Amino acid sequence: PLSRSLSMTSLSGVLPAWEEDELPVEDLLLFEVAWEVTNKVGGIYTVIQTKARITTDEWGENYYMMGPYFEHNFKTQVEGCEPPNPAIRKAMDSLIHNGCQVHFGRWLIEGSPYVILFDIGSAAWNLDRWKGDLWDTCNIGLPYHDREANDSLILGSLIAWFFKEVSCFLCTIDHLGDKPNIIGHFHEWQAGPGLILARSRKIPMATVFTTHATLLGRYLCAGNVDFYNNLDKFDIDKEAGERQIYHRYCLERAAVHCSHVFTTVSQITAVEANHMLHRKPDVVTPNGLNVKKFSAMHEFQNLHSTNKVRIQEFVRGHFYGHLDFNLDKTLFFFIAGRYEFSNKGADIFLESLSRLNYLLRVHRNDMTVVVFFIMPAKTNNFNVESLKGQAVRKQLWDTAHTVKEKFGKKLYGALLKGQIPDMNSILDRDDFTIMKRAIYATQIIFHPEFLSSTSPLLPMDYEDFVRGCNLGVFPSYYEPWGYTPGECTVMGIPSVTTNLSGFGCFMEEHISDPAAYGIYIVDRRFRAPEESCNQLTQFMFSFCQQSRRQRIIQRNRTERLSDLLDWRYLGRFYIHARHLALSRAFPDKFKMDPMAPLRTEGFRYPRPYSVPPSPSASLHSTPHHSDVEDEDDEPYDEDEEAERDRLNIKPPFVLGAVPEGKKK
Ligand code: G6P
Ligand code: 1S3
Repeated sequence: PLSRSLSMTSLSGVLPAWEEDELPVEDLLLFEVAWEVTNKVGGIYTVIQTKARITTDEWGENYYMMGPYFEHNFKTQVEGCEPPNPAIRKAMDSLIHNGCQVHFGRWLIEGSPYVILFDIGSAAWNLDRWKGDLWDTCNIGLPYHDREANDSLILGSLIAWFFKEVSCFLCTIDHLGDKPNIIGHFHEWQAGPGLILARSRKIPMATVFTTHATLLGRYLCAGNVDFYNNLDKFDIDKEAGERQIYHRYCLERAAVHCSHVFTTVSQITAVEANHMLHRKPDVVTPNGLNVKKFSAMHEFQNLHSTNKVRIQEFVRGHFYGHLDFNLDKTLFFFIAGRYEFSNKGADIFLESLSRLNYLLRVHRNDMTVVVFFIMPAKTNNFNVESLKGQAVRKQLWDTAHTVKEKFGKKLYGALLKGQIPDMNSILDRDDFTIMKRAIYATQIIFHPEFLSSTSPLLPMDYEDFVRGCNLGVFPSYYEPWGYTPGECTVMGIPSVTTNLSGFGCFMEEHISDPAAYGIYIVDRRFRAPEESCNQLTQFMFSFCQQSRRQRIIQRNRTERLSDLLDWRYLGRFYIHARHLALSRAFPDKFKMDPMAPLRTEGFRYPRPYSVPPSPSASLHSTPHHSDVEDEDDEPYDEDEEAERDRLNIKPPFVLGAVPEGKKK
């Protein structure tokens, strides 16, 4: 269906509804361009892949994603088909007749969006000419050795050429001035050349550029710079030059300034972009997820339980021979992400864990914390002892199972004869032999793949692993958005984030007492690292002090935030950005009051009903404290709490405005 209503109702009854003037999508064509279309490299893939369903729901056959063609990706993720729109067919043919391969199909993900994929290799022979064009257009020169930048120019040149063909074709069929208008939404600097060239060639289209991180921000932070306190002091041209990314930075900055609408994924990156790219984003487009609800409300709790058992099994094997702690009183924490030690906060996490260890000891707390670092890095070989531990555990399990079977059969046989078997002889010599052999050792060594259900070490997929943990810890220093804590949230797993991550800022803005909902936000922006470390330690220590019942209640609350992170809610910011771009590119046709604030209204999740009103110390944020594990000290009705929270919603405020209590 091409028509749509822009009056969106709230998902759960908690989030605010929203209205925006309707766009005639049947008279528009939307193209979204990213290097990561069907090509998983990093976080942008998650954005476009999870967003596909709501965008196709809205745009139907008028929505196309564009990116590079890779044979393997195409074969495994795309179903090739004929483009239904003659303008697309015509434009593709024009490129193909000139020796550049273009592929079309449906991406086999939710929403099955159309994809147009451009074969970079087939067009590489044009590179020198296109470099010349880029230089003539905007004086940006690309060095021959930067393959990534060269590929982005080839992709961009093909895309600008494609847009030119589409728009020429549309003009030829435009008899009554009713040809569809084109919107091009470009993600990240690799998609930048397409936008720069399309604009410099004056192709009639509305453009949006979204940055998911600035090049300089990422480089400067990784270099141990006090980034946020010096945002206005960097000589950005010089910094880019010294890091040998001047040409990439020029592409990024040119795309930002050429676009009709510039957006980024969070308020914190908006501030960064203003300094690193010298343009304030017009719209912040927070990243959502494709949230799936289970029909049974508590299914996610059951999943936590079953997956935790699998992690416990791994831990049994890992600590085989040294398992001197009670697994029933063990909590599983984890950190996951690219191996950027300080950007992802692994440094302060390690330091805080040592402090937590101290606190647990001096307070004689009987909880044990097992922590996983899921950060793929180069490895030389597998730790043989770890593998042995897993193998021994598995062998012990198999042996116990075999002996149990034999035992059961003999017992059954004896009972059938009306006898009670002699317990001293029910196990024979063979049984004892296999049990002894299992207890001694095993020499089997497996080659593990980390976090995959086929790994012999920890045979779990990432999602199952997250579900089985108790707390995700992501104390990032540089994180424009950060999907990891968001993924925890929609699975009902509490997490630690920071006010330097886009996600952390977003949650801080929309939840009155985030910790009560299992979102612990470490202040890394206004505090010294030492203080942030102590705060993180305190969060983890208070988490360890919760009873099982309190953890269950907290997980329920965490999961209740899912709607806030659902594209069905957050997709409105993309809609707004497109509308704004149309009004700027085609002001006669698409009207929008330039002074009007974003007419989506924000709100705050109230403090959960059962949490004492003050003070806001983190300990009070945890649900009813009790010293006794599992003690049912107060009746608790989760549905009742959710309903009371709904009624207790604070008056909405306009998104982007400074929330109450933050004004200085
Ligand atoms: C879920 C299950 C409970 C289980 C609990 C463990 O809530 O439904 O049966 O006791 O998980 O929680 P914990 O925080 O101790 O891992
Ligand atoms: C970027 O990917 P990254 O992990 O390199 O984009 C992601 C999607 O917008 C974002 O979540 C992340 O923080 C950025 O860093």
